[in-house]
Amino acid sequence: MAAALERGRPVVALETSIVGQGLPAPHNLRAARGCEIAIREEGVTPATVAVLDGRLRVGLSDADLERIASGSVKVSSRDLGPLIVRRAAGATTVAATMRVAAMAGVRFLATGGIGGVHRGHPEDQSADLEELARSPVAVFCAGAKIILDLRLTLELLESLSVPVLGYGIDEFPAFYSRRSGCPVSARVDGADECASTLRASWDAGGRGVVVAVPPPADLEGAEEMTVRAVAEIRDLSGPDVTPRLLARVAELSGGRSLDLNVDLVVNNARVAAQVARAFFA
Ligand code: PSU
Ligand code: MN
Repeated sequence: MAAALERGRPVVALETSIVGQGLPAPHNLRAARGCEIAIREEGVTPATVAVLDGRLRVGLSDADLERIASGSVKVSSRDLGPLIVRRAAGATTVAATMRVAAMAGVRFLATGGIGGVHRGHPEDQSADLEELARSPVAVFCAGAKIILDLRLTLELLESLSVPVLGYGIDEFPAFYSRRSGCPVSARVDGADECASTLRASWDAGGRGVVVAVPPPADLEGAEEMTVRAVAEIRDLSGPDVTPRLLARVAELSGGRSLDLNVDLVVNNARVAAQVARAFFA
């Protein structure tokens, strides 16, 4: 990983909260390994991020990955300090992964969906949003996780001056669906235009950028299942909300949401690698 960066070669960072908390076994490792393979197939170096024994790690071995998958705490940006001092381990969210990637000089990150403003709980706003305003990293995602209020999430990204680029689309995708009815701030077509737009945004003083990639398929009934899960889990708050809601949608969809979740994360990783390659070409 360090060698690739030194030689000015493209690197794509991957978060691990999706491995530790977001997806159940065996889908979590399937997603993590699938992302690394997809990135390598594009000739790009993957760098999976986590905290192990209190060290910020950029690039994990398969044994490290299994450690994260077999049970780990969820680590956002604010948790990094305490974890380092306790020499503990943890799985990094998009926010924490962006922070660590930026420190390492990595500008591309792939995930399933970013965090955002929760439905019915507008006071619960993911630290992913604030981190996007701070760290100069492009986050490739299928929009925000379906369990969120997309309209409020996009409003907040606008306030934070974070560009939301639609990758070959005019609408922000809704994670398990290609359409949400909410417009992106700009559309880019193809890896070259995306790479040029990222470079221009950074040259113009911008920091984090959301690159919204449509998911490879639509999950039928996704919205109804989400509404039901949100209603059932209404009283929850804090970092457990996201994993609980995703688990409930998985149950309601008979596991179909899990397969699509894995597919869309791997798809985002591949697109991130293609754009990273175009950026360094
Ligand atoms: N995308 C997924 N599943 C996940 C996540 C993203 O498909 O579990 C994780 C990401 O790590 C994201 C985090 O940063 O959920 C957001 O959690 P919160 O809403 O608590 O900020
Ligand atoms: Mn939250």
